[in-house]
Amino acid sequence: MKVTVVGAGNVGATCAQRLVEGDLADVYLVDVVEGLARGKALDLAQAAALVRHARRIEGGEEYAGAEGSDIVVITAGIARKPGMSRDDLLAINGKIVTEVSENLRRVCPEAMIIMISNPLDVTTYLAAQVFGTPRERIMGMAGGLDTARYQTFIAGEVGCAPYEVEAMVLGGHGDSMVPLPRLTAVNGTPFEELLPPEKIKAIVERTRNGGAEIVSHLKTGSAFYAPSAAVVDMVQAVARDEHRIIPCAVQLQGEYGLEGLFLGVPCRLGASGVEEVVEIYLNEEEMGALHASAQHVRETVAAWENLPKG
Ligand code: TXD
Repeated sequence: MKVTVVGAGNVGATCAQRLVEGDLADVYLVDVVEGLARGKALDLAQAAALVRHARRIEGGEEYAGAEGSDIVVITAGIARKPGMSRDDLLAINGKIVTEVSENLRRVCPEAMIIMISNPLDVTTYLAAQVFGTPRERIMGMAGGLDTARYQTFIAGEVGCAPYEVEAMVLGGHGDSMVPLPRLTAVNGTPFEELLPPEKIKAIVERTRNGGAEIVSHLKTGSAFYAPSAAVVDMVQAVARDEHRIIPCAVQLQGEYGLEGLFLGVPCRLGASGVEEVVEIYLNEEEMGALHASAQHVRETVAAWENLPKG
Protein backbone atom coordinates (compact mmCIF):
# COMPACT_ATOMS: atom_id res chain seq x y z
CA MET A 1 0.00 0.00 0.00
CA LYS A 2 1.23 3.48 -0.88
CA VAL A 3 -0.16 6.57 0.85
CA THR A 4 0.54 10.17 -0.14
CA VAL A 5 0.17 12.66 2.68
CA VAL A 6 -0.29 16.25 1.56
CA GLY A 7 0.87 18.78 4.15
CA ALA A 8 3.98 17.96 6.17
CA GLY A 9 2.89 19.96 9.20
CA ASN A 10 1.82 18.62 12.57
CA VAL A 11 -0.94 16.24 11.47
CA GLY A 12 0.67 15.24 8.15
CA ALA A 13 4.13 14.44 9.50
CA THR A 14 2.78 12.57 12.54
CA CYS A 15 0.46 10.65 10.26
CA ALA A 16 3.38 9.73 7.98
CA GLN A 17 5.35 8.56 11.00
CA ARG A 18 2.49 6.38 12.27
CA LEU A 19 1.97 4.86 8.80
CA VAL A 20 5.56 3.78 8.22
CA GLU A 21 6.41 2.88 11.80
CA GLY A 22 3.15 0.93 12.09
CA ASP A 23 4.20 -0.95 8.92
CA LEU A 24 0.95 -0.03 7.17
CA ALA A 25 2.14 1.72 4.04
CA ASP A 26 4.96 3.34 2.08
CA VAL A 27 4.54 7.11 2.23
CA TYR A 28 5.13 10.09 -0.04
CA LEU A 29 4.96 13.36 1.88
CA VAL A 30 4.35 16.59 -0.02
CA ASP A 31 4.26 20.21 1.11
CA VAL A 32 4.32 23.59 -0.60
CA VAL A 33 7.07 24.86 1.72
CA GLU A 34 10.40 24.15 0.10
CA GLY A 35 12.40 21.43 1.81
CA LEU A 36 9.87 20.74 4.57
CA ALA A 37 8.48 17.43 3.29
CA ARG A 38 11.86 16.33 1.94
CA GLY A 39 13.59 17.05 5.25
CA LYS A 40 10.95 15.40 7.43
CA ALA A 41 10.80 12.35 5.15
CA LEU A 42 14.57 11.96 5.28
CA ASP A 43 14.54 12.23 9.06
CA LEU A 44 11.74 9.63 9.31
CA ALA A 45 13.58 7.34 6.89
CA GLN A 46 16.66 7.49 9.11
CA ALA A 47 14.59 6.31 12.08
CA ALA A 48 13.70 3.09 10.24
CA ALA A 49 16.85 1.21 11.24
CA LEU A 50 16.17 2.04 14.89
CA VAL A 51 12.42 1.46 14.92
CA ARG A 52 12.97 -1.58 12.68
CA HIS A 53 10.67 -1.28 9.73
CA ALA A 54 11.32 -1.58 6.02
CA ARG A 55 8.78 0.95 4.72
CA ARG A 56 9.87 3.61 2.23
CA ILE A 57 9.25 7.26 2.94
CA GLU A 58 10.11 10.11 0.59
CA GLY A 59 9.10 13.73 0.38
CA GLY A 60 9.13 16.76 -1.86
CA GLU A 61 7.25 19.72 -3.30
CA GLU A 62 6.32 17.95 -6.54
CA TYR A 63 3.16 15.94 -7.01
CA ALA A 64 4.84 13.46 -9.39
CA GLY A 65 5.92 11.47 -6.34
CA ALA A 66 2.25 10.79 -5.55
CA GLU A 67 1.88 8.62 -8.65
CA GLY A 68 0.63 5.12 -7.89
CA SER A 69 -0.88 6.06 -4.51
CA ASP A 70 -3.68 3.87 -3.21
CA ILE A 71 -4.77 6.53 -0.73
CA VAL A 72 -4.13 10.26 -0.41
CA VAL A 73 -4.51 12.00 2.94
CA ILE A 74 -5.01 15.76 2.62
CA THR A 75 -3.91 17.82 5.63
CA ALA A 76 -2.79 20.93 3.71
CA GLY A 77 -4.00 24.25 5.01
CA ILE A 78 -3.83 26.38 8.08
CA ALA A 79 -4.80 25.30 11.59
CA ARG A 80 -6.87 27.20 14.16
CA LYS A 81 -5.48 29.77 16.57
CA PRO A 82 -7.16 30.54 19.92
CA GLY A 83 -10.60 32.09 19.46
CA MET A 84 -11.02 30.81 15.90
CA SER A 85 -13.74 28.40 14.84
CA ARG A 86 -13.10 25.76 12.19
CA ASP A 87 -15.35 27.73 9.85
CA ASP A 88 -12.99 30.72 10.09
CA LEU A 89 -10.52 28.65 8.04
CA LEU A 90 -12.96 28.32 5.14
CA ALA A 91 -11.69 31.03 2.78
CA ILE A 92 -8.02 30.01 2.97
CA ASN A 93 -8.36 26.25 3.29
CA GLY A 94 -11.10 26.04 0.66
CA LYS A 95 -8.67 27.47 -1.91
CA ILE A 96 -5.77 25.31 -0.74
CA VAL A 97 -7.79 22.09 -0.80
CA THR A 98 -9.13 22.84 -4.27
CA GLU A 99 -5.64 23.51 -5.62
CA VAL A 100 -4.18 20.41 -3.93
CA SER A 101 -7.01 18.25 -5.31
CA GLU A 102 -6.39 19.55 -8.83
CA ASN A 103 -2.70 18.66 -8.53
CA LEU A 104 -3.45 15.19 -7.19
CA ARG A 105 -6.07 14.47 -9.83
CA ARG A 106 -3.41 14.81 -12.52
CA VAL A 107 -1.14 12.14 -11.03
CA CYS A 108 -3.36 9.74 -9.08
CA PRO A 109 -6.99 10.17 -10.19
CA GLU A 110 -7.91 6.70 -8.95
CA ALA A 111 -6.63 7.12 -5.39
CA MET A 112 -8.96 6.92 -2.43
CA ILE A 113 -9.13 10.26 -0.60
CA ILE A 114 -9.17 10.91 3.11
CA MET A 115 -9.69 14.60 3.90
CA ILE A 116 -8.41 16.16 7.12
CA SER A 117 -8.22 19.94 6.51
CA ASN A 118 -10.90 22.05 8.18
CA PRO A 119 -13.71 22.95 7.90
CA LEU A 120 -13.83 19.23 7.28
CA ASP A 121 -17.32 18.60 5.96
CA VAL A 122 -16.91 21.39 3.41
CA THR A 123 -13.35 20.62 2.30
CA THR A 124 -14.36 16.99 1.67
CA TYR A 125 -17.20 18.26 -0.52
CA LEU A 126 -14.80 20.57 -2.39
CA ALA A 127 -12.32 17.76 -3.06
CA ALA A 128 -15.16 15.53 -4.28
CA GLN A 129 -16.15 18.26 -6.77
CA VAL A 130 -12.63 18.28 -8.19
CA PHE A 131 -12.01 14.53 -8.22
CA GLY A 132 -15.48 13.37 -9.23
CA THR A 133 -14.65 10.22 -7.25
CA PRO A 134 -17.53 7.87 -6.37
CA ARG A 135 -18.64 8.41 -2.77
CA GLU A 136 -17.21 5.04 -1.69
CA ARG A 137 -13.72 6.43 -2.22
CA ILE A 138 -13.80 9.87 -0.62
CA MET A 139 -14.28 10.48 3.05
CA GLY A 140 -13.42 12.98 5.74
CA MET A 141 -11.84 12.16 9.08
CA ALA A 142 -13.55 13.70 12.09
CA GLY A 143 -15.99 11.28 13.72
CA GLY A 144 -13.21 8.88 14.69
CA LEU A 145 -11.36 11.68 16.47
CA ASP A 146 -14.46 13.17 18.10
CA THR A 147 -15.44 9.69 19.31
CA ALA A 148 -11.95 9.06 20.74
CA ARG A 149 -12.17 12.34 22.66
CA TYR A 150 -15.59 11.40 24.01
CA GLN A 151 -14.28 7.94 25.01
CA THR A 152 -11.31 9.54 26.79
CA PHE A 153 -13.47 11.90 28.86
CA ILE A 154 -15.88 9.10 29.80
CA ALA A 155 -13.03 6.78 30.76
CA GLY A 156 -11.56 9.50 32.98
CA GLU A 157 -14.87 9.94 34.78
CA VAL A 158 -15.85 6.27 35.05
CA GLY A 159 -12.36 4.89 35.71
CA CYS A 160 -11.97 2.47 32.79
CA ALA A 161 -9.75 2.30 29.72
CA PRO A 162 -10.91 4.50 26.81
CA TYR A 163 -11.21 1.47 24.51
CA GLU A 164 -13.72 -0.10 26.94
CA VAL A 165 -16.18 2.67 26.06
CA GLU A 166 -18.47 1.84 23.14
CA ALA A 167 -19.52 5.10 21.57
CA MET A 168 -20.05 7.04 18.38
CA VAL A 169 -20.08 10.75 17.62
CA LEU A 170 -21.94 11.73 14.45
CA GLY A 171 -22.66 14.97 12.58
CA GLY A 172 -20.42 17.76 11.38
CA HIS A 173 -16.95 18.33 12.80
CA GLY A 174 -17.77 21.43 14.81
CA ASP A 175 -19.95 22.77 17.57
CA SER A 176 -22.95 21.00 16.07
CA MET A 177 -21.45 17.50 16.34
CA VAL A 178 -23.76 14.85 17.76
CA PRO A 179 -22.45 12.62 20.59
CA LEU A 180 -25.02 9.90 21.40
CA PRO A 181 -25.20 9.18 25.18
CA ARG A 182 -28.19 6.85 24.71
CA LEU A 183 -26.05 4.55 22.58
CA THR A 184 -22.94 4.81 24.75
CA ALA A 185 -21.93 1.93 27.03
CA VAL A 186 -19.00 0.92 29.18
CA ASN A 187 -18.34 -2.79 28.90
CA GLY A 188 -22.01 -3.30 28.10
CA THR A 189 -23.43 -1.10 30.89
CA PRO A 190 -25.43 1.83 29.50
CA PHE A 191 -23.65 5.14 30.10
CA GLU A 192 -26.87 6.76 31.33
CA GLU A 193 -26.93 4.24 34.21
CA LEU A 194 -23.34 5.00 35.18
CA LEU A 195 -23.34 8.77 35.53
CA PRO A 196 -25.89 11.45 36.50
CA PRO A 197 -27.34 13.61 33.69
CA GLU A 198 -25.32 16.71 34.61
CA LYS A 199 -22.03 14.77 34.35
CA ILE A 200 -23.09 13.37 30.97
CA LYS A 201 -23.99 16.86 29.79
CA ALA A 202 -20.58 18.17 30.84
CA ILE A 203 -18.80 15.34 28.98
CA VAL A 204 -20.83 15.99 25.83
CA GLU A 205 -19.96 19.69 26.06
CA ARG A 206 -16.26 18.98 26.62
CA THR A 207 -16.28 16.68 23.58
CA ARG A 208 -17.79 19.45 21.45
CA ASN A 209 -15.00 21.76 22.62
CA GLY A 210 -12.33 19.04 22.53
CA GLY A 211 -10.37 20.68 19.72
CA ALA A 212 -10.68 24.22 21.12
CA GLU A 213 -9.48 23.06 24.55
CA ILE A 214 -6.22 21.87 22.99
CA VAL A 215 -5.87 25.01 20.84
CA SER A 216 -6.22 27.11 24.02
CA HIS A 217 -3.27 25.24 25.59
CA LEU A 218 -1.02 25.10 22.53
CA LYS A 219 -1.79 28.67 21.36
CA THR A 220 0.22 28.27 18.13
CA GLY A 221 -1.58 25.33 16.52
CA SER A 222 -4.14 22.62 16.99
CA ALA A 223 -4.21 18.97 18.03
CA PHE A 224 -2.27 16.43 16.01
CA TYR A 225 -1.45 13.26 17.96
CA ALA A 226 -5.04 12.03 18.28
CA PRO A 227 -6.03 13.38 14.83
CA SER A 228 -3.17 11.50 13.14
CA ALA A 229 -4.09 8.35 15.09
CA ALA A 230 -7.67 8.69 13.82
CA VAL A 231 -6.46 9.00 10.21
CA VAL A 232 -4.28 5.92 10.56
CA ASP A 233 -7.20 4.01 12.07
CA MET A 234 -9.16 4.70 8.85
CA VAL A 235 -6.20 3.78 6.62
CA GLN A 236 -5.77 0.55 8.57
CA ALA A 237 -9.44 -0.41 8.15
CA VAL A 238 -8.99 -0.01 4.38
CA ALA A 239 -5.49 -1.51 4.09
CA ARG A 240 -6.46 -4.59 6.09
CA ASP A 241 -9.98 -4.85 4.67
CA GLU A 242 -11.42 -4.85 8.19
CA HIS A 243 -15.09 -4.10 7.39
CA ARG A 244 -15.07 -2.04 10.59
CA ILE A 245 -17.56 0.71 11.42
CA ILE A 246 -15.99 4.15 11.93
CA PRO A 247 -17.91 7.43 11.79
CA CYS A 248 -16.64 9.32 8.71
CA ALA A 249 -17.82 12.31 6.71
CA VAL A 250 -19.31 10.81 3.53
CA GLN A 251 -21.73 12.03 0.94
CA LEU A 252 -25.25 11.12 1.99
CA GLN A 253 -27.56 9.69 -0.62
CA GLY A 254 -30.84 9.64 1.27
CA GLU A 255 -29.55 7.98 4.44
CA TYR A 256 -30.85 9.63 7.62
CA GLY A 257 -33.20 11.60 5.37
CA LEU A 258 -30.30 13.66 3.98
CA GLU A 259 -29.12 14.07 0.43
CA GLY A 260 -25.99 15.41 -1.24
CA LEU A 261 -23.99 16.91 1.58
CA PHE A 262 -21.01 15.37 3.39
CA LEU A 263 -21.65 14.63 7.06
CA GLY A 264 -20.30 12.30 9.76
CA VAL A 265 -22.24 9.03 9.88
CA PRO A 266 -21.25 5.44 10.71
CA CYS A 267 -19.47 3.85 7.76
CA ARG A 268 -18.22 0.33 7.26
CA LEU A 269 -14.68 0.64 5.90
CA GLY A 270 -12.88 -2.05 3.93
CA ALA A 271 -10.61 -2.45 0.93
CA SER A 272 -13.07 -0.75 -1.42
CA GLY A 273 -13.50 2.22 0.93
CA VAL A 274 -16.97 2.97 2.29
CA GLU A 275 -18.68 -0.41 1.92
CA GLU A 276 -21.87 0.72 3.62
CA VAL A 277 -23.37 3.76 5.29
CA VAL A 278 -24.85 2.18 8.40
CA GLU A 279 -28.23 3.58 9.39
CA ILE A 280 -28.62 3.19 13.14
CA TYR A 281 -31.92 4.02 14.80
CA LEU A 282 -31.94 7.58 16.11
CA ASN A 283 -34.75 8.94 18.26
CA GLU A 284 -36.44 12.23 17.45
CA GLU A 285 -34.05 14.37 19.46
CA GLU A 286 -30.93 12.69 18.02
CA MET A 287 -32.27 12.89 14.47
CA GLY A 288 -33.13 16.57 15.07
CA ALA A 289 -29.56 17.23 16.23
CA LEU A 290 -28.15 15.45 13.15
CA HIS A 291 -30.35 17.50 10.85
CA ALA A 292 -29.37 20.73 12.65
CA SER A 293 -25.74 19.78 12.12
CA ALA A 294 -26.48 19.09 8.44
CA GLN A 295 -28.05 22.53 8.16
CA HIS A 296 -24.91 24.10 9.59
CA VAL A 297 -22.77 22.25 7.01
CA ARG A 298 -25.10 23.38 4.19
CA GLU A 299 -24.77 26.99 5.35
CA THR A 300 -20.97 26.71 5.37
CA VAL A 301 -21.00 25.29 1.83
CA ALA A 302 -23.25 28.21 0.78
CA ALA A 303 -20.84 30.65 2.47
CA TRP A 304 -18.01 29.14 0.38
CA GLU A 305 -20.03 29.41 -2.80
CA ASN A 306 -20.75 33.08 -2.09
CA LEU A 307 -17.13 33.97 -1.37
CA PRO A 308 -15.42 36.07 -4.04
CA LYS A 309 -12.90 33.77 -5.80
CA GLY A 310 -9.78 34.68 -7.67
O1 TXD B 1 -10.45 16.22 12.82
C1 TXD B 1 -9.90 16.79 11.93
N1 TXD B 1 -10.32 16.63 10.68
C2 TXD B 1 -8.76 17.68 12.19
C3 TXD B 1 -8.45 18.68 11.21
C4 TXD B 1 -7.94 17.54 13.33
C5 TXD B 1 -6.80 18.29 13.48
C6 TXD B 1 -6.38 19.28 12.49
N2 TXD B 1 -7.37 19.55 11.51
C7 TXD B 1 -7.03 20.41 10.40
O2 TXD B 1 -5.99 19.82 9.64
C8 TXD B 1 -6.49 21.77 10.78
O3 TXD B 1 -7.56 22.64 11.12
C9 TXD B 1 -5.80 22.17 9.49
O4 TXD B 1 -6.76 22.66 8.57
C10 TXD B 1 -5.24 20.86 8.97
C11 TXD B 1 -3.74 20.67 9.21
O5 TXD B 1 -3.47 20.82 10.57
P1 TXD B 1 -1.95 20.85 11.10
O6 TXD B 1 -1.99 20.96 12.57
O7 TXD B 1 -1.17 19.75 10.48
O8 TXD B 1 -1.44 22.25 10.47
P2 TXD B 1 0.06 22.68 10.14
O9 TXD B 1 1.02 22.09 11.12
O10 TXD B 1 0.03 24.15 9.96
O11 TXD B 1 0.36 21.97 8.72
C12 TXD B 1 -0.31 22.30 7.55
C13 TXD B 1 0.68 22.13 6.44
C14 TXD B 1 1.85 23.11 6.48
O12 TXD B 1 3.09 22.44 6.51
C15 TXD B 1 1.70 23.94 5.19
O13 TXD B 1 2.95 24.33 4.62
C16 TXD B 1 0.96 22.95 4.30
O14 TXD B 1 0.01 22.35 5.17
N3 TXD B 1 0.31 23.59 3.17
C17 TXD B 1 0.30 23.05 1.92
N4 TXD B 1 0.82 21.91 1.44
C18 TXD B 1 0.67 21.65 0.14
N5 TXD B 1 0.02 22.50 -0.72
C19 TXD B 1 -0.51 23.65 -0.28
N6 TXD B 1 -1.14 24.48 -1.13
C20 TXD B 1 -0.37 23.97 1.09
N7 TXD B 1 -0.76 25.03 1.86
C21 TXD B 1 -0.34 24.78 3.11
